[in-house]
Amino acid sequence: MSTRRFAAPDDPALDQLYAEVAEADLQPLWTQEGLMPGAPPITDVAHLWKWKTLRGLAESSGSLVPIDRGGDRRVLSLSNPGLGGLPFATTTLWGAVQYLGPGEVAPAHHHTPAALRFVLEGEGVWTLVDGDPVSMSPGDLVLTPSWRWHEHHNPGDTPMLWFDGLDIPMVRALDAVFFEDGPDEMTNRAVDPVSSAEQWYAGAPGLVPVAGPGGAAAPPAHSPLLAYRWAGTDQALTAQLAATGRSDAAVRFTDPTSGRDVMPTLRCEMHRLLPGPRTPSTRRTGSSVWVTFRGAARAVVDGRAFELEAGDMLAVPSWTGFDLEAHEPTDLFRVCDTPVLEALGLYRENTLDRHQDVS
Ligand code: 1HN
Repeated sequence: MSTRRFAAPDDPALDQLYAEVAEADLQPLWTQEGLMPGAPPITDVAHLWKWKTLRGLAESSGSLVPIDRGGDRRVLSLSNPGLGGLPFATTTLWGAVQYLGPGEVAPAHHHTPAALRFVLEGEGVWTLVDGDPVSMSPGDLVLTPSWRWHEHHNPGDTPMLWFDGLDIPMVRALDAVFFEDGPDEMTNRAVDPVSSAEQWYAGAPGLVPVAGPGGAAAPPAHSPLLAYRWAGTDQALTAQLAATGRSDAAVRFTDPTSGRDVMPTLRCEMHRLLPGPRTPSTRRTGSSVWVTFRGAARAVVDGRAFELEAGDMLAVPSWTGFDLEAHEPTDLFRVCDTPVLEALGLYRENTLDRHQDVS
């Protein structure tokens, strides 16, 4: 915080006051600038990571860097060029590509930051979440909520690559990051085709158990459903396009028991755009990471154009105008911090009168 001496030339008493105030670890508000800017001073920048680069470097890491205790996860984190070298995609979000090679296991651990996976490539991998084996396939969203044990297994002969989204910067800012390694012995079990979480909570749309597996225990702060399958997401988007006749559709992933976001800190959405008009340019508080699942589209962020293709990941900072235009049918996964802004009464959104010119 920059400080400005209140103009008072040759006033030894005032000089003395400022010296004593500083000595007492205090700062006068009247000398501070920038505390209440008219709008948030955004430091992270809109940035695009191309899949070609992400995939190539993840694969090279796969052949050069083993997974073992100590390393635990083969993850390349998106490091926003505006954040001075921090391994964060935006001010509030961690984003990354993770690579799990054939036959590999990423051992058990848990941490208070919440994590999600959006699968981009591969088959046959499963993640054990608090003892529940959850299989993973492209287009699936898999949750590992705060403090849930998790480990990843790839018994197959092809690698799997997925997007990791976590709330690490937020939890870190609150000084609430805790982490523990799990036991060394590996779980080795056949994977049920359907996780226990899905047996309980994905029986049929709109139906939840009268009494869940937790009995009368207080429900968790996160969705008890841990996997959202691509087939369901695709079906919902197709149905929404048919219902509206429009060229864009979007769905939000929710806790089926409450309708709330999947986890307290993170909102997840899937967007489908057909070639058609540019979406309205909107700016909102809080940041997002967009992950292209398929197709080709152009995003414009504060007048800068980014061409998105399958696998590409785009960081969109708070309070930046954002719109999309598809060149072909395009599906985009979005993770954002909106539940936190909403819970704190800080969420703002406005749609700009016109599209920003593209530089
Ligand atoms: C983590 O546990 C995973 O379990 C992925 O796959 C990324 C980034 C930072 C800290 C923990 C995982 C992570 C992570």
